[in-house]
Order: sequence, then C-alpha cells, then structure tokens
Amino acid sequence: MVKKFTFNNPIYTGAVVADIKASSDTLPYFEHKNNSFLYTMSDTTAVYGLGEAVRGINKRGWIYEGYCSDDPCHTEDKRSLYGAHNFLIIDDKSNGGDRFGVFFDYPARITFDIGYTDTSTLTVSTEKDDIDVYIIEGESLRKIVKNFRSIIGMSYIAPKWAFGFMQSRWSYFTKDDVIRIADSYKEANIPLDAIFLDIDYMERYKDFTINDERFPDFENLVSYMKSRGIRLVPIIDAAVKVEDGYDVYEEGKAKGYFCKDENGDDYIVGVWPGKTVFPDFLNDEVGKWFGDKYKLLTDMGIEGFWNDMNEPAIFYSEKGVERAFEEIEKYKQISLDANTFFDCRDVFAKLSNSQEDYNAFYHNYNGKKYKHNDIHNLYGYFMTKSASDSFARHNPDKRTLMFSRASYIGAHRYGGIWTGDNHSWWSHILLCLKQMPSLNMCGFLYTGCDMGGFNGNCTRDLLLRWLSLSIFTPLFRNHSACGTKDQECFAFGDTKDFKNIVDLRYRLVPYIYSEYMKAVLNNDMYIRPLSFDYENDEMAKNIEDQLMVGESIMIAPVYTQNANGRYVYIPENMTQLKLNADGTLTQSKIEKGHHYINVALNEIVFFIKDGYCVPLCDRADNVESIDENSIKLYGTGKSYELYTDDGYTTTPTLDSIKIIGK
Ligand code: MIG
Repeated sequence: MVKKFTFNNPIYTGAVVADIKASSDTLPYFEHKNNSFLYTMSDTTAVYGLGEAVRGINKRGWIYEGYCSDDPCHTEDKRSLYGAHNFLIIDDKSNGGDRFGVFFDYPARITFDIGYTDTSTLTVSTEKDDIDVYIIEGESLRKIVKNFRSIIGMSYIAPKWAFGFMQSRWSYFTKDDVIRIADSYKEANIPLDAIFLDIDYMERYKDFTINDERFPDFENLVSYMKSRGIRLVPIIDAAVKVEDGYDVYEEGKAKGYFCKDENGDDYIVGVWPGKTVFPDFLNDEVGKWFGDKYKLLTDMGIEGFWNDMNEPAIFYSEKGVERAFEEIEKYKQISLDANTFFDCRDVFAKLSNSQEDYNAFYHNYNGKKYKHNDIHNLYGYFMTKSASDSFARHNPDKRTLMFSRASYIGAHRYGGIWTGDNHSWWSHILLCLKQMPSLNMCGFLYTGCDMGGFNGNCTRDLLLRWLSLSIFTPLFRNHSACGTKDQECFAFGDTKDFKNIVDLRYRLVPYIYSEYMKAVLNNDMYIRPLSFDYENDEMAKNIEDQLMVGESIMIAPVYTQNANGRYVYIPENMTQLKLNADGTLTQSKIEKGHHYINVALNEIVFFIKDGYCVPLCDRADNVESIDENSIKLYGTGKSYELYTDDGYTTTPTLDSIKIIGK
C-alpha cells in the first residue's frame, strides 16, 4: 500500500512514524532528474492535497511552495502560507488513468509546479536531492488518505470544550475587557466556551509572563471565568525577548538554548518584544525546557494555548538593519529618480522574513548542526511538539487545547492549526471552505479559520454568512486584528440572528464531536470534497463550494454578498434541514439534481444523505452543559452511531460508540 523511496541522505523529519524500509525499486509514476520529479498529467487528471494553500481544491494550474511563511495577505497569487504540507493525490481513475498519493518528506523549501509552466506537467523540485518520497496506493481517494494517515500517526485530539464557540481579538487588553465580553455574550444569551488572550496579556510581550497591572490576580480570573463556563486561552509566541533579568531569556542564554549565528553567538532578530532570540525547538533538551514553561500557566488553571509566529516570523534582524542603513547611505549620495526611489523605499520592507536571515542561523538537531533554511519547515512543528510533549508529561490524563500557526505534516499529531491572518472578505469564506478538506487529507482535523476575517473590517452580513460555514469546522473561533471594527456577535446591533446560528452549532456539537472523533480514530477525513464521496459522479468532481461534513451531512454555504441564496448540486436524494429565522428547524425532501435554494441572512440550510441521520440536542450555554438525553435524530436513517466520552480522555477508543435509534 505504501512504498518509500529514499534519495541520498534525507534529513529526518519524524513526519512518518511507521517503520517502512526504503524500496530498491525505481520510483514509479515520476521521472527523476536534476532534483526534480516529473509526472505527466492528462487533461482530466485532478491533483488534490497541499493542506493549507490558496486556490482550488483541485490544485492544478498553479505553482505552490512548501515553505512556512508569515504572509498576512492570502491572495490567489501566493505560493505558500504558514504550513508546509507536501502531500498530493493524483487522480485520473474515472478516465482509466492513474490514481495514487505521494508524500515528499523534505524539510526545506519545495516547489510544486502543477501544470503552471507546462499545462500537462507536474514538477516537484527541491534545492538538494536528499529526500524521502512515499507512494501511497488505495482503492478510493478516501482510502489513499487513510493509508497515508496510517503512516504519519493519529491526529491530535482537542478537548471537547474546544468544539464550542470561542471569541478572540487582538487584543482584549484588560481583565475588565474579558469580563465585558463574557457579560455581553451572556446578555445576548449566546453560548460561549472560550475567550482568547492575544500578546497584550503578557508583560512587554514576554512569553510566560502576565501583565499584573492589566490582569491583576490572573489565577482568580481564570477560575472565575471557568466558574462561568468559559476558558481563557493565551497565546505563546516563538521568539523570546532579550532582556536582562527575564528568567526565560537568562536561563536559555546560560544553557545555550537559542539558535546561533555562524560565529556561535545568539542570533538576534526583531519581533513583537523588540530584540528576541529563537529557542532551538529542534533540540530535545530545549524543547523540554520550553515545553515545561507552559506549566506556569497550566498551574494557574489554563487548559489551552495557541502558538504563533513560529514559521518563524522575523520582522528584521540586527544584521539586516545594519546592512539596510549602509545601503540607505548610498541612496543619500545620489539624486533619486523613480526607480531608485522605489528601491530605496524597499530597503527596509525587504528585511522582513528575508532569505538572508533564514540562511544565517543554525540549529542543533539530533546532535548535528543545521542551517535554519535546510530545516525551515520543522520549526513551528517542533514548537508545537515541545508544548504537546510537556502536556503529556505533566497532565497525562487530560487533553490540552493546542493549535499552531506554522506546521509541517507530523505536527498534526501534536496540535491543530488555524489558517492565520485572513481578511474580512467574502472570498475568504470560500478560501476557508477549500482549505478544510485539503488540511484533512494531511492529518490536520482540528482546524478552522478566523471567522469573520482577521484583517479588515467585518460587517453584519459577512459575519452571518461566515457562520454558515464555520459552525461546521471543529475550530470555531471569531478573531480579528488590532485596529479593526469590533467583530463580536453582539457588535452589529440585534443579536437574535447570531444567537440562533450559534445555538445551532451547539445543537450540532454531539454530531461534530462524534464525527471528528471517528475520523481521528479511523485515520479518516472529517471534511471531504464531494469528489471523495461521489467518485463516479462527473458533476460532483468539480464542485468546489460544497463539502461533506462527517458521514451524514453535505453543506453548501452562501458566500456571496447580497445573495438571496445559491445554486446547490444535490448528488443523490437528500433531506434538507433549514434553520428558520425564529430558531425552529424544518425538514424536507430534496431530489438529486440542481436547485436554487433560498437562504436568507438569518437562515442556515444543510443536507442529510438519504438513509443517514444527524443527532441534534437542545441548545446549551456551553459544551459542558449539553444534555445528550435531549438528542433527536433528523434525516431518513433509522439510527446514528454516536461517539461520546468525557471530553478529556487521552485514551479514546471506538468502543465509546453507542447506537441511538429514532
Ligand atoms: O504579527 O499576536 O496570526 O492571530 O492576533 C501579528 C497578534 C501577530 C499574528 C496572528 C494573529 C495574532 C497576531 N499575530
């Protein structure tokens, strides 16, 4: 089912956990020459995968990179975002052609030219020819994913409360802000499970510190909020502030735990705290040390974290700034024309996330020195691993929420991811929709986007429509950047419509959690493109704005401004479930074929496959207070296999499934 082909001396990434011997056969499907792998596609070949990337679910026609990048503008011209997810499925089966999965295990920059330079050629290239390539076969698209997932290990499991609604903002600056958010949701009677703390909860952006002035008696705040059923989730940034007297910095410096420049000095870069250093997460001892620091916060009652800036993001480096000033001097000597003016203007802009910097510091990984750029894509992954290993050491019986911005395949075992700094744009509802199934292929199941959009200003209609997708993603978080318009569900006047929709999410939590857990435990996909469920349906194959969610549901969110509804393709007879403006649900039959479905802003429509059921419970104020006895089954099936557990166990099994009948 899976074959491994090793070229020269690849760097070990830990992405694959199964013990697979390298095959002595020649690599099938591809022609291998000059650090490149070439595959010839037919006109009908579809190419799936690449996890968190822009553009279509079928990735054909563009050039992508596996290179973790802090890029806050997710437009179609981008080649990579925060994750490097080098898994593809090539499919031309329904036309009698090939079908196989392929994973390129390579921790540095890798390019996927998928019919961009030449329409019929897929070219995968790396700088060095040291790489492990895995070819994965399977009887169906879904089976190929399962076979791949079985070699990369089981996906991270979030605690059940993290399936509730979560509110974030950069930043809630004070304790009073946090309480105000909770009160406002309470007043609107909108359920809420968590409030996020962004970098301003810290003292001068120093990891593992708390600003006592703005968050006095933090531990009490944590337990007070928990008594109200709401968890606080603080952010942790990758870089550590350079500051005498700051224990994390001083300990790390004394022990030589930070990444070094070529002379062996700590490599200093600028991120939020100003001058910072990078903990060398790839070194086990450093990972353990940094991971143990999370205990400072878990000891105060914190049960979840998000890891940020771990591509790692670099605003500037000390050396880069020196070089830039020298360059600027040159411009002072000449009389600027248009071209030299733009060059001059860019001198500082070019400093951020520069290749010079990524080539200028080193890691100590498995006892060997590596230039950062040679293992670039492992950095965020090992930060997440260091946190997750620490949770397992200190809190082995309870899950801790962990999700990261940067990732590589392998990181899916240690945490979820969110898709980073999107915009409050209509097109970004659709971007999120397309990212979800591709991420599931690569093992990232606990995932979602910043609902409402991170950058830019959100409007009432946009947030309502965004909810119609996000209520189905495991990570269900509203987050927004500093300086943007308030984006909480109570920030747009009347809250009733938001309440009905968020209530529906809670009514769906038994289903969402159950389907997510089954997907994790079976190495399966929670969210799928239609083509994965209806392989022989030529129409379904190219539908990229509808998704399958779990075993029973198909969604078709409205994602365009001013629309009264949308066209939906129904691939087989289904039950249509509609959330009405008054919060009630209406069930009706809908036949296979094309339909225009009216969906007002304050309504949600989704579909249940024939012969299947969806369990819906009563609304609840938070996940913990969901009453499973209130579950009723919708759809034409007779029963539903409900997975249920205490929401915390770290040893879940499929034995926790009970069959509930109508
Ligand atoms: O340079 O911590 O993606 O979610 O709010 C921006 C501030 C740093 C980027 C994250 C975003 C977060 C923000 N961070």
